[in-house]
Amino acid sequence: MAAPTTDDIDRAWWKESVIYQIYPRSFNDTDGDGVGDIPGIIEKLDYLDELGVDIIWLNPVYESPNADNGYDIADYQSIMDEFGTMDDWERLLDGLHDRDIKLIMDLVVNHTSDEHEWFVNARDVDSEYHDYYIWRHGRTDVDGFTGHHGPEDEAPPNEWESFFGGPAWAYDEEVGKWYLHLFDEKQPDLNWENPAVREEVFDMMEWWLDKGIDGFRMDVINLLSKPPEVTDHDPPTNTSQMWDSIDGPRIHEFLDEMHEAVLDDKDVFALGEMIGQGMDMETARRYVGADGPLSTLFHFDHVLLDHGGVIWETNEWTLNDLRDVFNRWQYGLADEGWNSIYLSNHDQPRLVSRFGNDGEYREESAKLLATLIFTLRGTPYIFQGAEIGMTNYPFDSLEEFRDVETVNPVENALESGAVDSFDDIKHGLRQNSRDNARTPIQWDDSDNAGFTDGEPWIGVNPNHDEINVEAARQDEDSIWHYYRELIDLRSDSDVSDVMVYGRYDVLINDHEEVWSYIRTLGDERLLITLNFAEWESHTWIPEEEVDFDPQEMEAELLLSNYGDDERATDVDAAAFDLRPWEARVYRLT
Ligand code: ISL
Repeated sequence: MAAPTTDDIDRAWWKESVIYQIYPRSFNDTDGDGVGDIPGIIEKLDYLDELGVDIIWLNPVYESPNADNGYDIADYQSIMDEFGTMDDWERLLDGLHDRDIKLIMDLVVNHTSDEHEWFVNARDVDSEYHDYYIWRHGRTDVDGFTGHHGPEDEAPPNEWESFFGGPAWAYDEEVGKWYLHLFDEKQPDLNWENPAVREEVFDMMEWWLDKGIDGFRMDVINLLSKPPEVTDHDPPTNTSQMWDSIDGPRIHEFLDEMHEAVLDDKDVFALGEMIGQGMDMETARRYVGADGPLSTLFHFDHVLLDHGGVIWETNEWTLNDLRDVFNRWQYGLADEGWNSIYLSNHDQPRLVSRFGNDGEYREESAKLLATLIFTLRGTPYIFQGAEIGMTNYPFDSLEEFRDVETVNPVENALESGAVDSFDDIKHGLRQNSRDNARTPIQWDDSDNAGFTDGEPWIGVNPNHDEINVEAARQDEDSIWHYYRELIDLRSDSDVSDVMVYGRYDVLINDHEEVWSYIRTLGDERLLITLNFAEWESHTWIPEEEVDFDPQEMEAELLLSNYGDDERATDVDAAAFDLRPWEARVYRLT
């Protein structure tokens, strides 16, 4: 295929933007309750502006009992007391917009909190709200069922397991039926088959857009449509796993309806979190392609590579596995649709600990991973703290964990005897728990890392004495400054267009240590080459893989995580050696 030119570019502000994700609970606490808050974000607006980010994705700040840290919403149109007031939120929005930074809010509409008034009212079977949720009778025909959930040892309506462990159904004594919860028991799934539910959600979305937000990040948005065995039968006729709810039968209809009702007539950004693995590209383009309802999506293919069956089990992965995942998405959405490039968020371990080396090569590998995020084709995401190379936390006891996705399964396994002791699974939990991402931002080397004057809701990483924003900003060779250089290169340089819109072509697709690729737009070519090994690695540009003669090319170094020494600048573009965890970006001319 001929290289795209600037004439081919389908420009959009959210394609050219850098997105910074704020998990408010752990960002900055101003009232000393040990929990981050919205005034704390306002205090750091100049920090975000100096970092150079364009969009803030704000995790949920709505009223919630915090069974799942705000992803169990009790009132979509009010602010959680711990985070502040709606006036605080208005000030935050104004402060961001004053700095030309946009705000997208988290839209969590697969489920509500069980303390939402809709669910409270739904427990009256005669209420109009009863069918806002998915109620089903249990089964008594299950051989050998020994757990007690309902009357006469009734079993749940089917065998679906929650993402957080245990049955995906909870029995409600008042109603005398079970309700579906794909996540925690305190997160009942909404019944999207009910047009009244859809209308309530669309009205709420309009309400937030009318307040001036710039879009939404849509939580597990591909789970909304449950399979007919559940929606059309009571009790459900299917006993398969709840994965059938992923990309369910009416999901495109529901999202098209949302797009038409709320999004179509506005220049807003819609990021869909697509839980699951191995989504085919036709489905992906149906979500984010030219006629799709969404702008872009988060897939999970790379963050499930190391997932074992349970939260404490980890699978080994190779660079080839990682590269294969991204190749599939880079090529799959090359001509239609748009990728989001992330390596961490509030649900994932810290990227330098998971994909890099958080020991001897922490700085080099953190910069290399940042280079990957910023030079693949797609919108790059910085999860709070990644810009200073924050690492996983040294959890030592179950009591140190806070996350329902960690605590529930571990408590169940210890109670059932499936696991003998916490120490047997501590290593896996340290690697995989979402709590790794949720430790407070390390602003400085003071007590609690400058996050709070109170008792932090979760442990502050002891390494904050060395790894903190204040130290990073004073060190021109820090990860923080390297992120700044990447942001400038992508947002405000003469190679910005090729970095954002250039075609992606992988090189040496089976190299065990080095991942290299070319980005092409018109006559502009960038070579990005990343050594994922802790030793020196040789690499080259295979003549047969490119439409130019590597021997004829000059390689102008634009960025390297080892600086611009002779080894990085004086190279023959055709072949060269990379140092451990070395990343380089060249302009080929
Ligand atoms: O699949 C996971 C990690 O690889 C889970 O941690 C997570 O449940 C999944 O990513 C879906 O996440 C979203 O929905 C959940 C909420 O707990 C997560 O924080 C949110 O990002 C339920 O709302």
